[in-house]
Amino acid sequence: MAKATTRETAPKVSSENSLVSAAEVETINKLYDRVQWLASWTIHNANNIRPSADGLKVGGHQASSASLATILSALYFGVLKPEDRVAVKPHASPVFHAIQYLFGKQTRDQLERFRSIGGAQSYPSRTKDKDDVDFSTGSVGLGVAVTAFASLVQDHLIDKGVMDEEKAGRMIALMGDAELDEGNIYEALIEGYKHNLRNCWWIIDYNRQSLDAITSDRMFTRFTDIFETTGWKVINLKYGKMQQAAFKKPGGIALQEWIDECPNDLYSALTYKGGAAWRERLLADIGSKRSVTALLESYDDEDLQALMTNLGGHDMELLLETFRSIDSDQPHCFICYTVKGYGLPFQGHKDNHAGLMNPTQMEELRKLMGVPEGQEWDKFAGMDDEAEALQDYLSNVPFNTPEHRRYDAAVLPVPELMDLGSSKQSTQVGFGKIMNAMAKSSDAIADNIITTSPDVTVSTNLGGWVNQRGIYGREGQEDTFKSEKVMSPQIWRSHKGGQHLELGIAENNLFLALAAMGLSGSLFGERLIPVGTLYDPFINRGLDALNYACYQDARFMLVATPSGVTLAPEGGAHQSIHTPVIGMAQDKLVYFEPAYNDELRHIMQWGFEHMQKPEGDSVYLRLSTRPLEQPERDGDAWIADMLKGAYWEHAPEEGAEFAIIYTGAVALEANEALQEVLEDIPGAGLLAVPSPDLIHKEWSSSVAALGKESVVVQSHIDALLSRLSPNAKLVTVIDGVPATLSWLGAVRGHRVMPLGIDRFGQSGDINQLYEEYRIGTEAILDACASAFAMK
Ligand SMILES: Cc1ncc(C[n+]2csc(CCOP(=O)(O)OP(=O)(O)O)c2C)c(N)n1
Ligand SMILES: [Mg+2]
Repeated sequence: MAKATTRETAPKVSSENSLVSAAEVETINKLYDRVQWLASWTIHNANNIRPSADGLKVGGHQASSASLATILSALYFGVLKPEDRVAVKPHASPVFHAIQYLFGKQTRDQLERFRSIGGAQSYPSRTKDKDDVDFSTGSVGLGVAVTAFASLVQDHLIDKGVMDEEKAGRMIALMGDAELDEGNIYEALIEGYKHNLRNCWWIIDYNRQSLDAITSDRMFTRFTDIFETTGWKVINLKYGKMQQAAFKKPGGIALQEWIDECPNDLYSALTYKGGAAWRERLLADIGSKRSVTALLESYDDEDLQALMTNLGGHDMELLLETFRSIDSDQPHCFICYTVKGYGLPFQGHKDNHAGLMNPTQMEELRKLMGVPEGQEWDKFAGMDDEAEALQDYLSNVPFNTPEHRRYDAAVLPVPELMDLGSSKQSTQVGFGKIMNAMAKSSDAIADNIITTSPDVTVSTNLGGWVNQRGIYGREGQEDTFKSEKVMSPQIWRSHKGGQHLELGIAENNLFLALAAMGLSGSLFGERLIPVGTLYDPFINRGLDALNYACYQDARFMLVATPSGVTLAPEGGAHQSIHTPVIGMAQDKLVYFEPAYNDELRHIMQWGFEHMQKPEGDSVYLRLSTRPLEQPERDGDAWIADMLKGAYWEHAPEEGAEFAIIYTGAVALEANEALQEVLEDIPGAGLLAVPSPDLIHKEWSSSVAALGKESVVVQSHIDALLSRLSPNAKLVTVIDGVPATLSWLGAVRGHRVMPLGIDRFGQSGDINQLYEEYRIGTEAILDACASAFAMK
């Protein structure tokens, strides 16, 4: 068993250190001890003590936790201000929960149920954890980059004059070194540089290990350049104070040079092997250099191991003084050298990512940490004399405020949105008109909207909005084309009050920006209504980031246009086929695909309200560039049904034998086909489904409630289809994957002929493509005929 900590042999805090006192370092180190213990114990309990019902390994990353425990203890106990917001490396979740436990913001019950239902989560979760998580993490890279966007959102609010500069926090990410391989990190660095990012810290837990093995040395020499190029200040915390002191002794320079040249894999292997192995290797490599032998002889094996693992990221004094010395708002990257599994028996071993200490090793650790048997969960077990002082310290930690760090932002009333008239138009045009009208209005909600788009602002029809409300820029810039009197319908002027965040083409950034904007009310106390636009197929590019934004329960409106093969000449590379099922399957996102603009108008109004409800969701609108004639309506009764997901556009007769069901831009073909069908089957109906998602969710949850709940409310789609004969046939059609609607046959047992796109498309005009991919009028009529031929 390796020594748990190294500080017994660490030099005393120097008396000139104005940023940190020796007493404080000692106190925080004691708290760190508890954190290190509790994190390991929480994982051990989940894997070895809690009864297992299924025999599966529970897991929990003791090595990744130990790697970050010193840094997190330094931050939470000695550096953070309440207004700072933190994204914690996902697999250091047990450390985070242990710190919250010491703060009194996490319960023993939650820790005991770590990774079991209702307990503390495997990875910090804003929505599922009960303690004070600022940003969810889990999918590596995303939790890091979201902090940059949160900082931009904070600046937007400050520049708008709705947030006090004094209240600005630092947006801090703690990241594993292997996370630096995720491309979205660099997309965020580029975007951050363009927007003068500030108040953002990324702290790298440089333990030289990834999940599989050892991280590349070669690349690591380049990271400083990359960060500096994009405006960051990089601070290396490589050597702990004990090492720094050793370098000053005779033979020390040779030792430092050896450390600097040592490859990552060797450093890790020797860390695992311990003091004797260090000595043997050091003597072989530099033993002939002056004074090295004497220097090494001044350490016994245990102390030599302590010296060689005394890296910057495990030196409390160094961490505290470094973090506290930062007095500028420039973004800072701290490269903290650490040991994966620090102080634990598998430290440095390349296979330790999923490693767990066995009961004997845990028992040894317990004794080493001075935790009496049976008191493993006690905050200050074995520290009776100091318990009161430690509790007192914790109660006075600035970050440990009694107030909740999340805000409840006011709900913004949603006015009636503009009537889009009856002229032939597309839903994309309708969207642009609504945004343009909102831009001109003086409604409070319009002032709180923020739009963003990855270089498709104009082509998704946000141009009118941007002309009115401007682009957000901290420094402001006139539109040179305008001042040079070059004619353009688009004004591209940025200023502090601008309400559009311009993004380069990187859909990950779009979703991370929407995540940060959509948490603005909770993070900063000022609600924003984010509206993001992109081409529908490129949802796939940022899908994990979209999922991440939804997992955090950020609220936004996503407008995806154009979509399907209906964008026609652009061809298969830009056509989206399976996005409807993404919309249906994505939790915390409601998918709509209106055909007409009176539908769109009501859906957007509903969406702006729904986004603000505590139990609401984000909203995804799959829109089209295809102009359609607008229907004449008979009264308003259809609206309520439409907002539940479906309505009879042409009501069937009671007991009718046939219905066509459609979603989106194929409304024209569905209507044409219906007119022909009506000649043979006068009672046939036409069901419009602007939200396959809503009707499916409601139906499937009503089915799940059967036999479980005493009263099961009939779902909306069940009620609509109950007008038809039990033997009726259905033809469904959508410009998207047919599975979006084919399930409708299961609601009441009707036979279904599902039409849709299930192959990559090609270029063409709408008629050619609808014919080729069998969603045109002829195809619908053929399907109707086949449906009738079915028994
Ligand atoms: C997007 C994504 N891909 C893969 C994983 C699986 N995974 C979990 S941790 C990890 C790498 C761990 O290395 P590092 O980031 O250096 O953290 P350490 O455990 O060394 O502190 C990987 C690949 C993930 N969580 N997210
Ligand atoms: Mg690592």
